[in-house]
Amino acid sequence: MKFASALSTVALLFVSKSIAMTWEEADAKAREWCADLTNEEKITLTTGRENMQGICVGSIDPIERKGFKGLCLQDGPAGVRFAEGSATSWQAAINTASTFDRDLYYKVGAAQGNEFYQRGINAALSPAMNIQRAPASGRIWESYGEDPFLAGQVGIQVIKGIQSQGVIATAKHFVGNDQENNRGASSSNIPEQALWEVYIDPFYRAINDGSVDSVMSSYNAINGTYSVQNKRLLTDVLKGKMGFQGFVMSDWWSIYDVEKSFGAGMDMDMPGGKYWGPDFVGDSFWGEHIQECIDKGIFSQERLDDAALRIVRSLIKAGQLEDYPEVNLTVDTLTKENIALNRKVAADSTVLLKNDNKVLPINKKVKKIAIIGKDAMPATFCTDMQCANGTLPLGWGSGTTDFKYVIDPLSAITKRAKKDKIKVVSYGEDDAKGGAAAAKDADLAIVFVQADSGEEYITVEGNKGDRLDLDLWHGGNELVDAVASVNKNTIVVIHAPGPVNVPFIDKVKGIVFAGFPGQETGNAIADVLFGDVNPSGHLPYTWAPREDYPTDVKYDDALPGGGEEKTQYDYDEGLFVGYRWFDKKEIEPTFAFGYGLSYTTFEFSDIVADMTEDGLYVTLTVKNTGDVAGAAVPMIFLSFPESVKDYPVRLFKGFDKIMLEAGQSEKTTILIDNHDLSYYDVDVKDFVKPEDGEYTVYAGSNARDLPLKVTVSAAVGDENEPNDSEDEEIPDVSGNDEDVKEVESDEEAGEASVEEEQKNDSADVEDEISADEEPKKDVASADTIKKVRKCIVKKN
Ligand SMILES: *[C@@H]1O[C@H](CO)[C@@H](O)[C@H](O)[C@H]1NC(C)=O
Ligand SMILES: *[C@@H]1O[C@H](CO)[C@@H](O)[C@H](O)[C@H]1NC(C)=O
Ligand SMILES: *[C@@H]1O[C@H](CO)[C@@H](O)[C@H](O)[C@H]1NC(C)=O
Ligand SMILES: *[C@@H]1O[C@H](CO)[C@@H](O)[C@H](O)[C@H]1NC(C)=O
Ligand SMILES: CC(=O)N[C@H]1CO[C@H](CO)[C@@H](O)[C@@H]1O
Repeated sequence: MKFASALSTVALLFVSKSIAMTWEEADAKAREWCADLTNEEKITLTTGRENMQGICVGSIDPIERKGFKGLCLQDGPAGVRFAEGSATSWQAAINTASTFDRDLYYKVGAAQGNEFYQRGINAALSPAMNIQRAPASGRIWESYGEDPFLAGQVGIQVIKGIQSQGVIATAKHFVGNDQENNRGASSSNIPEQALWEVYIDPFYRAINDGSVDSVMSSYNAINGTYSVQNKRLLTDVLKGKMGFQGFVMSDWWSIYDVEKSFGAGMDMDMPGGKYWGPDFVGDSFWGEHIQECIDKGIFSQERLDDAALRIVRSLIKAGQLEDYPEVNLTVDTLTKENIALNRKVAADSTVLLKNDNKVLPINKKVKKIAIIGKDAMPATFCTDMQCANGTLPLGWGSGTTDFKYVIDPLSAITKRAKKDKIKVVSYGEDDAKGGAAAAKDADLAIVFVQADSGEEYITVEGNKGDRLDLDLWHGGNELVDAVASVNKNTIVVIHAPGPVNVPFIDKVKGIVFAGFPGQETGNAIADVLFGDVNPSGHLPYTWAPREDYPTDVKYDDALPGGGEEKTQYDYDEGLFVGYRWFDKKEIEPTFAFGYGLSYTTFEFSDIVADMTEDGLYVTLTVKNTGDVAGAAVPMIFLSFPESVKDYPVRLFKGFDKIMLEAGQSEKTTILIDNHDLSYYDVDVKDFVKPEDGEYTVYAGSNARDLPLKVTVSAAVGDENEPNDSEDEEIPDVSGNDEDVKEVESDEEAGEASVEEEQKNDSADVEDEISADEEPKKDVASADTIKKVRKCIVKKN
């Protein structure tokens, strides 16, 4: 078997623009630029104008006197939205994450960034950094899975990639938008430590390591206060403690009050109108009402100065005030390179879940393959992908794209099979009887099945964004059963946003999870099935029956958006999201976080850990012990010193991706930095790095396969101790009660780039909380409510 080299080296054909300006440099220039702005002009910068009735989903008016051409903001994480087939329809973000390949993360960001740049789009509304708290949650495919460390690592590279092209990246949705039902009328009640370590942490990385230019707030409330009104989170945490220098925009139509939103620290109201629709173009809660509030002394002139400065500072840092292309959403950027990169990432993100008797890759003895199921057939293009009819390249909602084409699995497999003189028969329906009949005489039966999810504003087959259950759609289980009962070499290929129930797991030889691969989906799955690409994708979440997770989506009756009546989402599981819960409760998942097979095998050995001033260096050797080339993903998990109480058994803290020829081995060194060696101490109100006791370092291929283990003293400079015997039971560190903590001085979260100005803002978080919880006034008349409910309707 050989692995095509053309696919494994996708070149980046555009170079970074030379815009590596620091916030400090941008700040000086921005202050100068803003110095002569009138209040009216500053307000222009803050208030969206066309209310999604223009070319871009978000827009800011020009200021001609200053030669400022206005702004265009556009969705989203899977590529440019509303590009009418002129742009690449990329794989879902969750697929990008599944590659565990930082190099690809960056390349995807840069390639996408370039497509936004060429269209004159100033800000890409990407990446989404919310946590997959519940597998049924509708938009899990738009972000990076259940683990905050992984989400941060993907986000950093995607942001750097997007911003390398001079485009503003937007980390969204800050924070706690972790399900769709009632997202605009709900409160995510998040315990403090989990808020910091699980939900804020990806944003910390986006800001601190990715230098992200903008952040989008979320629809939901956090502990009763809407994100857009949450002064504590916006002003004290994001801009204060975390030192964010860019601007915060609202999610679409989530602002319904100028005092509380602008006053809390929101900088940009998107898309500007009070409610959805052409009637509200130019009719905003913000606009001139900002001036009225200043005149009444409700908020200070400085608040407006700050909002304008933040927007301009980001634009200057991005190099956009120098020159920028004219807005045109239909410039052709569907290049050979982008298509090749989508195909490569789609293939590299494919997770091989089961492969008994090496049924895959398809070998030379196979003469006839049966392709079964509607999911193997051409996709139907409905508005915002609001139908599941044919193969599923992406889910539905604002995070999808207008496809120029989708390569369907059947066509791609048929074409590839010809090369090996393999006959392909097919049955492109989901009917069990028909499927079985077609599969009966084949050497191999490949059944394509699916489940779909998306955004709340569209309901598909009864699913209002969030999935109603984790079952396959359209009778997928019955179809697989029927085929497996007549063909002993049955392989299942799944296209879905995340985990699905797999009651057929013991009846089939192979299971391949392809996620949502984008427009090259068919080619990518053919690459994997025929062994042209050795699968190296890994699950960025735990896969288990629904009832085994600590959390779930809540399907309360629809509440009007934006008002005081809210569905309560209590994050009672705290830190124990995903694999942390399964470890704590010793529940065996169907497939662990990080799981993913290869056509070869790997061995990990010789782990050494060294605690230094920079953090913890972990070195290990990875060997390809099989007979084909393949990419290994060594993963590092850490147990914290016993002094850290009620803490997860282990936390995912490091990974690498290494391509190895058969028999080849390579040493890799992974740095776990001081932030990742710290936990959030609610008493200290900061991240604390333990200085006493020992960390235990685990390494292996997923959360439940960690053959290597070594302990290392928390104190810098101590020798690491020899490892314990390999089959010793893994200790549970969650239940002890030692209470020694040491606060690290300067290295802690977010301090690095905080300017004097922000430090002054963040004086006392405690005070701000209580101030925040005293609502002054609430608007949401019945009329308002009805209109808000129509929010986020596609523009045509
Ligand atoms: C937010 O709500 C959670 C859950 O009720 C609670 O544990 C936490 O203390 C609250 N946080 C704040 C800052 O009030
Ligand atoms: C946008 O670009 C396309 C492709 O280059 C071109 O055909 C079209 O005329 C442009 N539209 C405008 C308004 O310039
Ligand atoms: C579903 O796809 C088939 C082609 O496979 C097409 O004939 C049919 O009209 C589509 N149905 C819908 C509702 O789009
Ligand atoms: C921050 O506070 C200090 C002391 O209160 C003051 O001297 C300084 O001018 C303030 N800085 C800003 C930018 O407001
Ligand atoms: C680095 C090190 O000490 N490795 C040892 C870990 O434990 C196994 C099993 O006891 C030994 O074989 C290794 O040499």
